[in-house]
Amino acid sequence: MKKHISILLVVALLLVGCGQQSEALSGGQNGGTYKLPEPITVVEDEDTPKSATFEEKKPETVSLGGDEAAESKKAEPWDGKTKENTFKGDGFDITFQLQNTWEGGFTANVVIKNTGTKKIRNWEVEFSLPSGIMSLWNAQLTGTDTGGYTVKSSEDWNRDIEVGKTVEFGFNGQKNFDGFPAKYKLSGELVDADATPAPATQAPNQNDPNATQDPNASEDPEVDADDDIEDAEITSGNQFKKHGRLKVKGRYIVDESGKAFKLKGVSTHGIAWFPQYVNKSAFKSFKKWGANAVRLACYTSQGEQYNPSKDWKTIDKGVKAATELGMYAIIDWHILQENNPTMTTARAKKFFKHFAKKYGKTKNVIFEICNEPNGCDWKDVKKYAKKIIPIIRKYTNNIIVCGTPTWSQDVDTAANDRLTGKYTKNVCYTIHFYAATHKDNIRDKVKYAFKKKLPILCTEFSICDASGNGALDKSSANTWIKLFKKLKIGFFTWSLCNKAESSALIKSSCNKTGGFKKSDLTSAGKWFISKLK
Ligand code: IDC
Repeated sequence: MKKHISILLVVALLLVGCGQQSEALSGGQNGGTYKLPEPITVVEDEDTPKSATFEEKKPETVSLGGDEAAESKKAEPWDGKTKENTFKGDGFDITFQLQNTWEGGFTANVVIKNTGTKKIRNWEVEFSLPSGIMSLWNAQLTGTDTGGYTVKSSEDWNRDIEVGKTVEFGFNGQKNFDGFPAKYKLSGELVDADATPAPATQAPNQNDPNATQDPNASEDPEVDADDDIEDAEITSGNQFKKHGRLKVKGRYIVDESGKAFKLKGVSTHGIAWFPQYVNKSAFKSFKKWGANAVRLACYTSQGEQYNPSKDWKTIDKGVKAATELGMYAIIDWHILQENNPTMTTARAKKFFKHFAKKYGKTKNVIFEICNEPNGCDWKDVKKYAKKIIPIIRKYTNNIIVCGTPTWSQDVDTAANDRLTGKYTKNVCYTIHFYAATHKDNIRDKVKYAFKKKLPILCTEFSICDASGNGALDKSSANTWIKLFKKLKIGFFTWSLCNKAESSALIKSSCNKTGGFKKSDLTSAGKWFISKLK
């Protein structure tokens, strides 16, 4: 007989001063595999409970607020080196992995392991973090008002933590990393290990009551491209001389003869940081391996990231190089830290007016109007798109790519409420994935949107995790590319640079900026070119 016991796991533990240092994160730049640092044993404060306790009573809310939260903010500052911190509770562990840091932000992954004898269902974790959360994936951020954060399992696919197994979620911090969480509280229901799994909600989007759902979507896509759409035969040589101006037809990107054209390209890293890779010789190497397009990523935050007097010239250089090589080129307005594209409308208007006017007559240029909206609503993205699309359309009918919410993952939302009327012509929508983080749950969104006939283009992906670093997940990445090939969806990989992170295509030890050989590529680079055939 199934016995559901509600439990409360309370952990109030200061995790500061953990003293030990883990090895620094280093990606797979030398063709090697990424290794997670060894877990760190937490030095517990004598006054704090040594372990969490299960209590056979209904979950209660234990507040992190007031004095406790204030105290947590006094946590010792980060030592600048430690990358991982594990708390061992009674029946569970929580490991906080710092994956990437940069000026003004960081990416973290939190792994909850069930070390008990019953599965933990509908888990919820509270923790306080001085640095603050900007956005979160693979779970729901349900509270930020207690001086800490509450993160809950996603309803459909990771609500159970099976015995001995883990679930994880990730997020970006909105300031410099400033120390590990000072406290955790985990709550959930304890369920007998052999109990029926929690019912999986298959609907990737809940807004459309008429949406047909595929109960076996994870195992079998059960989506197919239309029989009557032929693939364009892609050979080497000048792509747009042969295929002309690309268009959106139904859910496909097609060439001038109406055949499905699969864009396959490389994205630059931010052109402000790595302008040296925006050159003909670099693009040519990837063309030789089978790429037919490039994406020029122009980060948009003012200051270090966006400097029109430099970046516009780099874009000109990139478009010229792609054009001479007969490749398609995406000009990408790379919003990221400016999470809501409407924050950039004034600058974006100038940017797209300039480039649409300049390249609107050029058959090979595509305009991507907002890389990754995040922490904002689809209606904000639509509002922004309706301001920018007409500016571009004044000069050209070339394809426009529109970002979708949650770092361009919510194609299901776009499919349920797409742009209409004069805003739809030759407009397609973005899916982005990082294979080690984004799996069936995001692939299901693509299948759903495809069934709803949404035209989709993957303008950015990598085979590592969402931080752009971490271990490569080739199995997940292969599943993604298989799906894209089946659905005739184009894809661009991140990124053409030699930064010491596992998404970089060029080894960090390689100082060449063009004329690459296969041996100059990282594991991610080698894997990618194997998918271009
Ligand atoms: C990452 C870069 C990294 C840089 C960081 C912040 O790989 O070197 O420090 O941005 O600028 C995205 C973004 C893309 C991110 C990438 C990896 O579009 O700009 O690049 N990523 O985090 N979305 C999901 C992952």
